[in-house]
Amino acid sequence: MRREEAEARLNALRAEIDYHNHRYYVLDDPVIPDAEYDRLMRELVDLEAAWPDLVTPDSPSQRVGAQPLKEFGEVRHRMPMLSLNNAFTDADVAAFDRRVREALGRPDAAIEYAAEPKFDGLAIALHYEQGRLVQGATRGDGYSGEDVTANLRTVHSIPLRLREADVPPWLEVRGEVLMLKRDFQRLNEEARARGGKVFANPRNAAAGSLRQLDPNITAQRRLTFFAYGIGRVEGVELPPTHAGIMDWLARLRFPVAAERRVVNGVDGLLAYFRELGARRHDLPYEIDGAVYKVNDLADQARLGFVARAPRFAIAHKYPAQEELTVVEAIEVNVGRTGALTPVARLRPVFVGGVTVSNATLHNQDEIDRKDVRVGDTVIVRRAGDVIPEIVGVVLDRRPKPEPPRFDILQHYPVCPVCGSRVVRAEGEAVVRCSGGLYCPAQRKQALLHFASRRAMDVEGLGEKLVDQLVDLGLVHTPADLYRLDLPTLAGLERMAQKSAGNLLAAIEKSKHTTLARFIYALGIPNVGEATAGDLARHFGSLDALLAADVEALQQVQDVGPVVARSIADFLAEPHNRQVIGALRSAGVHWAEDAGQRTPAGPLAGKTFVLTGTLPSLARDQARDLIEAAGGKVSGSVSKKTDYVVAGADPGSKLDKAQALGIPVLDEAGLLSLLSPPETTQDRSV
Ligand code: D41
Repeated sequence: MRREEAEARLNALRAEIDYHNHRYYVLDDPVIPDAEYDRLMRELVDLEAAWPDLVTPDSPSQRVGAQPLKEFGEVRHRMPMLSLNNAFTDADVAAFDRRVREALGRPDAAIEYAAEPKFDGLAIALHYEQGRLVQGATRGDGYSGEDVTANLRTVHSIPLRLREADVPPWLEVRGEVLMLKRDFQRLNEEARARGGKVFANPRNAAAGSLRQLDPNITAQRRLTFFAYGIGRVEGVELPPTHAGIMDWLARLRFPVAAERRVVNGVDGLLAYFRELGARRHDLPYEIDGAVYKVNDLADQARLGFVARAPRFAIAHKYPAQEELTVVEAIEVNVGRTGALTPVARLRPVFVGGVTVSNATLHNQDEIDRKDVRVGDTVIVRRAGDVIPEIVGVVLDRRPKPEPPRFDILQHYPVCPVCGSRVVRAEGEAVVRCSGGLYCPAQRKQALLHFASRRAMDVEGLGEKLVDQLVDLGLVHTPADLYRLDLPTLAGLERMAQKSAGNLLAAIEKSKHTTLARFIYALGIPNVGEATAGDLARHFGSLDALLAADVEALQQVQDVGPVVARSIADFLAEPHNRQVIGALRSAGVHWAEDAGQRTPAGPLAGKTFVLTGTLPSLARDQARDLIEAAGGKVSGSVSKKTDYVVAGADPGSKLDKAQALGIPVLDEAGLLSLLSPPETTQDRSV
């Protein structure tokens, strides 16, 4: 290949990869499979290896691999990064709005505001010269911060170069770096399995990751970015409003909050705050409030600043999600893998909207690290729908004389459920009951997990029933569930003929599932829902997974050595192979062999794409309903899509559906497809 040809191909590849990167990491709406993206990336890397002098710092291949630093350089912000004043009550917001109206000399007007989520991350500034990312800095004290350019380059949602023909010669974009809830959970799960550092919340995890001197560590942490405004800009005419600037940034491929909105007056602000609050826990990232900004930039300039905060903006914070309480006891639960999980029994306390009386302590390392002792006063945090956590101990309030350190093995030398020895394996953070499936607690938990909604979804198989089934020796493994019959079930306590029939039907229905759910249902240690999905996608069939060794398992995205080993160990266990075989013989099946069975249900064979926010169904719920009715949900619109279901603020998927002439439904439309009007069916008896 001639040099000019290589250069042209490199340019084309970089543009194409940038485009797909934006579809994947910013719009969450990829248009090509991962394997195709990997192929493009490989071609780029190979070509750059052959032409090393054609490598540019803004090439998508250059996100990782930079050398570790000794320390961060200092960056002085040419325009200070201001802070935000806080509002905690409706009255605070009303007072802010009144000050704005009065200062603008329009006491009776309804001011137009741009309202957006307040991301709970770290503020940073990104500098683009001629459209190339040249520097990224933390906010620091607002006047100078740290040069974290190499780390920010690893964040896939941050563009390394801008695509528009008319990019400004100079552009400073400001926003927040954060870690998505799911990436945070995964990071901590991995850390716990390894006995590594566990972070208290996504914000700390993001801060710890951004301040790594080795960018290769940051690269493994999956940070993300959302722009909230601009700093110094030269050489372009800016839109006249904040909302216009955010739209412009979105066109330049910066991630901006989909939840941003323009509202009028204080009523508009408060309604926005309530709506955002209701959806807060379903958002993929943590927010700690909303930010309101006077939308008109000329008005913003007129309002100016007081001290270090603008008069045109305010942060409206949700109430604290942390409270103080006392640890009354530390007990253990025996989980489905035999792990003894210490649980702090707390003096009940109202936090984050619910009364909390238990908090998990995860394992001995966590107890040691936080040094939680019985009698301690602790800070309890409940973020979203996650399990309440103890953030730390208030040492000043530790009782005198000091209670002893808590050691699980010392308190529980044997399993409190089955009396088997409790052991801590070398290098493992958890202590386990050695009873295996002899231990009823483990068997019960394994069954409950197997039947749970996001696993095999056996409706009606709750704790009380599992207790009976295990205690009476009727069920030893999940496969035994499929051998239960009506007389047996009807003979159980609190089981009428009708509910026994319903349960049997639910067990029958669960036989039709997906490979991802099946893998998740097996309860392999360290394999949560996300990893199960990755495994299903990667291997495509159960037999391929069963044939994989540790090395092959590590090829799966996000599967590291710890998880790979855990899967391999599980699958190597003859007992587990037996259960898997028995489940298949019992008729459990999924799309892999759909060729032989036509999926049942009113939506059988139909493919749906969801976009935007539906009025009452969460995304998960909509997906579950469609799948339960035999339909399929896909991430991107194509000619094969049968319906697009669109809610509020739909994304580009809606445009694409309209372009392809694919029918678009709202929530009501979807629901009516799910339950078509009753028709009389001919039944020959
Ligand atoms: O989401 C945020 N955390 C956020 C922070 C936001 N949506 N908007 C912000 N706007 C500003 C001004 C109005 C001063 C430009 C901010 C911040 N500042 C901010 N973040 C950290 C300190 C200040």
